[in-house]
Amino acid sequence: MLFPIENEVRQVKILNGIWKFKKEDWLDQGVEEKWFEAPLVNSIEMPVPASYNDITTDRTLRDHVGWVWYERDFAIPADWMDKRLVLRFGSVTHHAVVYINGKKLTQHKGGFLPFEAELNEYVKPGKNRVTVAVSNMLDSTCLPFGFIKDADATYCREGEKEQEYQFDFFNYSGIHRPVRIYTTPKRYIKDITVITDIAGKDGIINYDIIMEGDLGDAEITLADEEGNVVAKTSDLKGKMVVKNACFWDVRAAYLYQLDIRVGEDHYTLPVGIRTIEVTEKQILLNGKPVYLKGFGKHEDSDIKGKGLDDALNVRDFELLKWIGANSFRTSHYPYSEEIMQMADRQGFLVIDEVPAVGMNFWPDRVVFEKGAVDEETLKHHKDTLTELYQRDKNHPCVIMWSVANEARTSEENAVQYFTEVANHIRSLDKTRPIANVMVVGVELDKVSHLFDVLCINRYYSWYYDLGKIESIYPRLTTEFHKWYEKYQKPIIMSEYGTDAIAGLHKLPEVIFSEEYQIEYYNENNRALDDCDFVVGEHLWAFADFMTSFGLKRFDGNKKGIFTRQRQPKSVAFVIKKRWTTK
Ligand code: BDP
Repeated sequence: MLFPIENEVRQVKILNGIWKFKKEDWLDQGVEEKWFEAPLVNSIEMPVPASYNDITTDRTLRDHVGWVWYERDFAIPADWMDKRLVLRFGSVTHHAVVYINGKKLTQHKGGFLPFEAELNEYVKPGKNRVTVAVSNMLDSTCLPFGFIKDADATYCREGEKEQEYQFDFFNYSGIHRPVRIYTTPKRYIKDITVITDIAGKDGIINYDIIMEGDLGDAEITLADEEGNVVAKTSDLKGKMVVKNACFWDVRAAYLYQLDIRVGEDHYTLPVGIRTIEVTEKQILLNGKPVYLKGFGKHEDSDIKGKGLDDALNVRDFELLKWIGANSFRTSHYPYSEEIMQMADRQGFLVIDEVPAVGMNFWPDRVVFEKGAVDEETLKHHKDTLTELYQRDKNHPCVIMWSVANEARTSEENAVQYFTEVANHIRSLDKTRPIANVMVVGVELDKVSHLFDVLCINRYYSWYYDLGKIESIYPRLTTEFHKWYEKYQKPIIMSEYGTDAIAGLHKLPEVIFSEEYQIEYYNENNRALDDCDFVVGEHLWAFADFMTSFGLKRFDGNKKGIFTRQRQPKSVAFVIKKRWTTK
């Protein structure tokens, strides 16, 4: 799926700003009362993009389970009517139904990936109205995974629903990423796939350009960063060779521009030439071993929740560079396209994750059996992987796909499930390694043979052996050696951390203090340094973030190396020293 760009034939109109907004008082009220047919009445104002939960002072809106409605007017210039018009949402979390001038245009399930639909049949020149119904309800057919139950009628309204979920981030909802209308010619460039390779000093770009309609002759060029054309062709599918190429490398990005003109259409795609491979003990980028230093992150901030925030994202990348990181994981869902583009431009390596999270820790339920995960979940999981692949396949920053976080892979039925999931992503992408981020122990896990790299989340001296810093080194080295001996695959420590309340200082260290967080990381890192098959460390987490209420959560999760306001805790300086010298 191509990102909308602007040039002399393609235009983009961004519908960000203040929209009308209304919460339903009972489930399906909006559809029953046909709120899409006329302009919304008794609405409030709501910014887009943003989560709606923390914008107002209304607790019932923050905690709402069900549908809310967004609406605004937009104008279509008369001279756009002979072009193809597309309405595109960067993401709506988690379910969206879109109406134009009262008629249903499209719907989408999955809160972290873009979707779009052609507008031509629905709009007129001048003023038009878009209405979007948004639901945050997650059941066992959704990713993230959750359960809906009836709320207790003794203190809730009859029919009210309660959301159960066991993933550790607040279930923010709303129109989270930009809304755009873009134009293309009626016959247009529909898709581009680029796979790069390296032969000695030369770069190879295998490309495939898909058209909608017969567009006629093509003119395809590849320009370097100075704008010099380094390769040229008229074939829609083939191979370009760049002599003495500049390769895209970690923290040394180099992007060529693949410029495609066919018929009336014109599209330009940034291309980084790089390879990625996994051996028994290493990850090789362009044939050279690379050690991942970085974080699991969240799209999360005060007020805006999960809404796209360019200032925040630029700040995050500045902090990543300041601390000496070279990578991150999009825990626990695909991040915005704007973030992926920044990672491409700045040379960060990304483990790209689908929102398969929350499939664990149900004490009273098996997960991979009927009633919980079923065929519908599996279908949605595969569809989500397809959508993610389609969106991100051309990003050089994406070095690995993560198919899930902490699923209960000790269950027998998980084997069949993850075999299908792994086969599916491999059928789409033959070039990138795949991982399943794990919590289950080496004796219990049943699916690791399916993956290329072992990504392991471990919290010794926090969730296990709380307070016993001395347990970390022996436990971690023993366990990691067992994993390596069993699978002979490289290991990434994909999560480790402790909650630390910024400003809480104690000597000797106590849990929740900044000193404990420092001791914890020092011990873990000492263990990682003694395992030569470990190829990366991703701290949990980059910054403090909001979660649902829980007695182990004090105003959210405080495992950040930075605060939620993106200021360093003491441990940040310790990590900076390690990463800038390692
Ligand atoms: C891990 C989860 C992550 C949590 C973290 C924690 O993958 O989402 O936030 O634990 O408890 O198990 O802080």
